[in-house]
Amino acid sequence: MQQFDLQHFIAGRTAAINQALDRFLPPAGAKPGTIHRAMRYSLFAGGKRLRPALCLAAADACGGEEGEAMPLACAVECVHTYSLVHDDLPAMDDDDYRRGKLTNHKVFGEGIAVLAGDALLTQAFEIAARCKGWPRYSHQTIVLELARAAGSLQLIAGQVADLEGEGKRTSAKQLQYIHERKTSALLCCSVRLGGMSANCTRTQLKALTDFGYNVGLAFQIIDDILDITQTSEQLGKTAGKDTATQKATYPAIVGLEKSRRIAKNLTERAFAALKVFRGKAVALEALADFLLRRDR
Ligand code: GRG
Repeated sequence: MQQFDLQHFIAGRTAAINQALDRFLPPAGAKPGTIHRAMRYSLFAGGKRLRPALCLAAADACGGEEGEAMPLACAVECVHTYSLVHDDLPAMDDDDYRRGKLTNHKVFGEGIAVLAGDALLTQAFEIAARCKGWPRYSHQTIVLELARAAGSLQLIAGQVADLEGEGKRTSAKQLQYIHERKTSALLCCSVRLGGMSANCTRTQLKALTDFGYNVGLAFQIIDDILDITQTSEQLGKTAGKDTATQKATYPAIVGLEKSRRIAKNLTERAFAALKVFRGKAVALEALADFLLRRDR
């Protein structure tokens, strides 16, 4: 792998993403104040900003301008944050901590937390709808891309299967179905949108799709591993939750060592997909490597 300063990349992009998100969201003081404070509370709670960073890195790989990709990067982060706020609700995972802070409903109450999630999802589509589009990717294509990833055949399908699978025996195949939808779909959408903002070719879009799919699955397997190997303090959310709720995870089905091997193989497939970029996808490559090795 080429020398690439990933820490510098992440720090710089995180600051830029935070500034852009701040611009895109109604101010905390906009009426009604509670909802805007609640939206901002979760959005600025210290998330790793992996999806927007992947979106910007994909634009780089395709020779695009990060400024063009930034609205799409922010839209994806809004969808992601909405999904976390709703996932933490008592009716779903019932969690008290997220991103090292009390969950949205613990601070603002369940009603406002539901609405804050709804508002973040809606905000994502407003941001995407405002983008001008590119010669190969109309603004309609962009909105469709986001809608598909967030909709009832992908993100929501994964969450439904996850909810319905709790406490039941789950096969490795069914678990892959859940992970593909709950996690991989939005990661894949992030890199595809980054590529589209650079007016990428069909070959580049196919490569980004393969990359995003494999990195997304590896990311979730690592998440499953961290849930049992790290502490709540390290993760900023309740550790051991998957075991406590008898959730299907890779370590539970195939064991820790095999899970690590599968995540490594998926990351290698993701690297292989980047060949078409002929050395220009260094940021994507470094991010995929970081996601495999992460400890939170
Ligand atoms: C409620 C529609 C709906 C979906 C919820 C996001 C989700 C689906 C469930 C949350 C739990 C979970 C394990 C999701 C899989 C994706 C994932 C690992 C999310 C956490 O992503 P990170 O680590 O979080 O990037 P930060 O906080 O750093 O942004």
